[in-house]
Amino acid sequence: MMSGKKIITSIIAGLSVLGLGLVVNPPAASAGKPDCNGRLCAYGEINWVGLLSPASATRGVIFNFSGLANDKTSSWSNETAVDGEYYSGANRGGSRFCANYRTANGWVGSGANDIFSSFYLFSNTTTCS
Ligand SMILES: [Ca+2]
Repeated sequence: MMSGKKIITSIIAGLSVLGLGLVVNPPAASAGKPDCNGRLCAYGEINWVGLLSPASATRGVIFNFSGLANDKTSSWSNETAVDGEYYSGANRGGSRFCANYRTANGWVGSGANDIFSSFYLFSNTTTCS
């Protein structure tokens, strides 16, 4: 088993091989999606920036965005094990948009941007398509 010091030495050696530039200049934040902790998350900006409250939804229960979170969603991620849907109207009304399980969408598109007013997570294996 490697000692802590040996492990650190090995890591430093590995980073040296990769080049110091990789350490000094990490990838831009937009390159990755933030952890949504296994929930359904909506964000006010593209590429998962600006988490809208709340970040989670209970399965089988309609959730209406309220106040400043209404008509703001520009990206989302669904880390749950079930499909969800966003709607342009309150109470699952209006146009419907799928948020399939374990997928993420960094840009909902101009036709869906800033119009979501409610969402719903299925309580079973219903597939949104
Ligand atoms: Ca927005």
